[in-house]
Amino acid sequence: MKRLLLIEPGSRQVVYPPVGLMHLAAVLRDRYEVIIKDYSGRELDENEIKRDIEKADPLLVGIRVLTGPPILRAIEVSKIAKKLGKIVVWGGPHPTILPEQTLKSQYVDSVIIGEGEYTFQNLIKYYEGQKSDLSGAGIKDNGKIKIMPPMKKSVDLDKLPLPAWDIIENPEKYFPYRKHNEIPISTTRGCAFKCGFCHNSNENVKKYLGCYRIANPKRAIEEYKLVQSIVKKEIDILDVGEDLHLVSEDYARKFCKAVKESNLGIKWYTAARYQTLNKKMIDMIVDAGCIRILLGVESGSRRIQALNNKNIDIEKARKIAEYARRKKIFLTNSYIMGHPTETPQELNETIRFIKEIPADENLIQLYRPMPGTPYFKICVEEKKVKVPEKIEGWAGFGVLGHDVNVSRVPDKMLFSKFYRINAVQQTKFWFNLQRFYLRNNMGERFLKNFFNNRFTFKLKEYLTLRKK
Ligand code: B12
Repeated sequence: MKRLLLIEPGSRQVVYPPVGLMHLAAVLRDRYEVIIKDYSGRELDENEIKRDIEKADPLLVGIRVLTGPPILRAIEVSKIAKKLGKIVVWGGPHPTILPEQTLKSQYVDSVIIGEGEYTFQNLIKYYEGQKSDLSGAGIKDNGKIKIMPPMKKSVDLDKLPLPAWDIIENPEKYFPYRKHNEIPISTTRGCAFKCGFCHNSNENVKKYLGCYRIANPKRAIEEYKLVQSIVKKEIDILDVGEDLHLVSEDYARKFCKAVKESNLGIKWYTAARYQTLNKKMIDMIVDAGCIRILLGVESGSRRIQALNNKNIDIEKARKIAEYARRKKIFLTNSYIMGHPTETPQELNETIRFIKEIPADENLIQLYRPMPGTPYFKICVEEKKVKVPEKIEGWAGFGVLGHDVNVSRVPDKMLFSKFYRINAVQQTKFWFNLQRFYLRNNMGERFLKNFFNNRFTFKLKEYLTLRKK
């Protein structure tokens, strides 16, 4: 059997299971021996990468790439793979958005655009010398870049085998606690909405990833059972939030039914939108074990809400938020400050929303430009962002300190409001989180949060900005 090596370069700070690569491995494993290496959560080690590639001696090396710091890590891995004479294929969000520029790199031989389950199999066949339909891929043919059209059919999530958790080395590392660990489970593709700042509003994502799909809820339960049968530590929370989980009342009912019928006593975290949520749904999800929900508000300004198709009525949102909290769901409302073209008055409208819509956590971030989105286009038009000429140039995107103010709010006002409001909100969040941990018997997390808290994180962020 030929071997394939799939690599998640990840980022230095976060350890996260290589979900995308496990999805790919699941469909490839019948025909190939698939090895997954996950370098997330640590510095890259050149010798280790070299050893991993030499030992696997694969037909090709596939790498998952996000915009931002992971790009430099992906390039480092690719350079080593190329030196060892391997074919290098990139997939994931960044090459999906910018396939052509990615292929200009001497370290990348081909890319998969959008979801990879069907298209990657065809690309591998091509490298095996077989005739193959290369839809959904970008290749170099005698040095000439060719971007193929999307595949006609989208992946049917219910027909896929479960992600290949069993081939992961030391899966215990993704579950740091003795008890009450959570498992990220990917149940969706794309998003039903197209927010101006989000990857899902990118043209290639729309074409090559296709429309919003959500898997049969029973699959999440099956995946949970599979992982719990492999991992010794106790997992009892499903994190199914992704970009959008509770898309409708009908789907929420189905998901709740599947969780309750499993009789496993598991809890879950989800993501929805104020437009799709109502009190009846909240009752239903609480009854089925939902303990945490993320809702995007983003802005209090009607004009900016329209860019994100999030027309949020403050009174309605307040009622839903109050109800969810009364029902003891931990509620996170997310906001962006410094939207492209945002004015001081619009910023103040957002601050009014933050103060008036209750939440356990107000997750307030400064807008960070991400390529391929309508927001990014505005940033370029407004000359707030310079488009990098080479892939390396994207490493600073999505991280703090890069072109942080693309709005029309003066720097001083934006940053001082951002840090002042965060100082209050982070303090409230810290206490609410501790209460949440106690309520759900998460003693280990309570202690960890007590000793390693978010104040220091925000302080570091503030100092980074001050230095610039
Ligand atoms: C979990 C998650 C996180 C986690 C873990 C990060 C991680 N390792 O993915 C955390 C919380 C840390 C995180 C952080 C951030 N995230 Co995030 N995150 C996600 C989320 C919700 C799920 C990822 C996932 O598991 N997907 C499920 C799998 C099945 O999909 P997949 O990985 O894309 O894989 C498929 C295809 O892409 C392809 N494929 C993938 N890799 C490969 C490799 C090869 C060789 C091939 C052939 C194919 C292939 O095939 C797979 C199967 O079809 C996605 C949204 C989403 N739905 O994907 C956002 C997403 C990846 N995040 C995003 C962003 C913007 C961020 C942040 C910048 C947010 C911020 N403002 O701080 C940060 C920093 C990320 C960074 N640059 O380091 C964007 C990325 C946009 C981009 N251009 O890169 C996404 C797409 C959200 C969005 N809708 O805009 N994130």
